[in-house]
Amino acid sequence: MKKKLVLLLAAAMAVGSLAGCGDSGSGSGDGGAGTADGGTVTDEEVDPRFKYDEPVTLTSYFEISPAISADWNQENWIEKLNLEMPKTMDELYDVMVAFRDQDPDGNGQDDTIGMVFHNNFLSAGLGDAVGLFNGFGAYPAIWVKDGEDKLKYGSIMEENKAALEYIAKMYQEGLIDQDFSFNDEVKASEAAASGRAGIQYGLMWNANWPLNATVQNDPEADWVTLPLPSATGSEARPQTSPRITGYVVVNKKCEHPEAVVRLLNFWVDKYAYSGDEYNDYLVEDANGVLNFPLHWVMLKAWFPLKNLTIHQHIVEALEKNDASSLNAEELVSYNDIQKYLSGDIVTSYGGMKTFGNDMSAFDTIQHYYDDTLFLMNEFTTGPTPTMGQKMSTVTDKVMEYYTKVIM
Ligand SMILES: [Ca+2]
Repeated sequence: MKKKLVLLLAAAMAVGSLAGCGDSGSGSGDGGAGTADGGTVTDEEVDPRFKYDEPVTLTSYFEISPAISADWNQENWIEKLNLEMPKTMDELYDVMVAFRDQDPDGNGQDDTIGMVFHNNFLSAGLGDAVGLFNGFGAYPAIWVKDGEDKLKYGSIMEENKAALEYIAKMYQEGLIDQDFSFNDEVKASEAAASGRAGIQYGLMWNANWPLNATVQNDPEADWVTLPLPSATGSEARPQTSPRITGYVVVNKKCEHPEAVVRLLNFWVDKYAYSGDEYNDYLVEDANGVLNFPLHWVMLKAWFPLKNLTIHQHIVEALEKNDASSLNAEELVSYNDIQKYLSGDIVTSYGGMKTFGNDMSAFDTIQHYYDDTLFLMNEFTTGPTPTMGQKMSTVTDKVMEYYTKVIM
């Protein structure tokens, strides 16, 4: 096994050398791959596993891992207070009021708020408000079609007004922290971790952090995701952007530009599509978790729906109680979920709530996918010169103005 690892690592590091183009060879968004000494490898020296008899095909080097907002709610508070899961913005508001007023944590003190919220609330992550704006049909900070074959900037859409009025009311009524404008997302997330807030908008990884901390502090706590509530009651559309993480560029002087493609194909064979050899490349880290050590190599490509597929395969395996068809990466999450199901809730919380089958993050993303709800950013090219000069000023001004309206 060790020999294979060394071979693969060496192959990845030597891509410039393999392609015969030295330091100016290939590069990617993660950093240049041209680490070689400029020498050219002869045909006999090339690892036979990189020799493809069939025609070489180009493997795309981008991943679509959209930042999709979901609405994370503390299910145990909803049950305890006999509330319904909110589907509309009005219902969401009522749940927040109940969380503020009805002592959901049962400590007899007036110490809870409705929702996590911070000062960078148009940046999707955790405790932001992007999904809340989407609930009003507003799509701030991305570009949308204007109906006349042109793009318009989402932050100046009329629909933002209703979202801002809603948040301003939340602020006035103490449903969000009064000092939110001083708090970044890390500071704001303490309200979720400490069990002071029961709702936050956030991305699929939130259960790995900080929502796992809520459960560490209170084993009775439980977070679930919901599709974004909407003002009209019809389904809200979560905004997202395609994430191109890098391009592979090959110098035209390269003698063997196809080596780059071969390395990409090798990655896809071994990782993304998990052939039989996959398990041979895994190593156990300090925490006993099996990892593919070349996860961070510079030449890689992801199957666009990889994470959603992991979720689908895990749900199927859970239903059949049979994990034999799972690949190694899926098995890591599946085993984590089995630990959760046998009572190890705290350490395995993220696995269950991200990929599991009980109102997990990907349950909600599957719903968005099935109903074609993603609202993609229509601006898909590089920034214009004007954007380069002025866009950061525009986004600063938008945040300044929005924050003033809320406060
Ligand atoms: Ca309380």
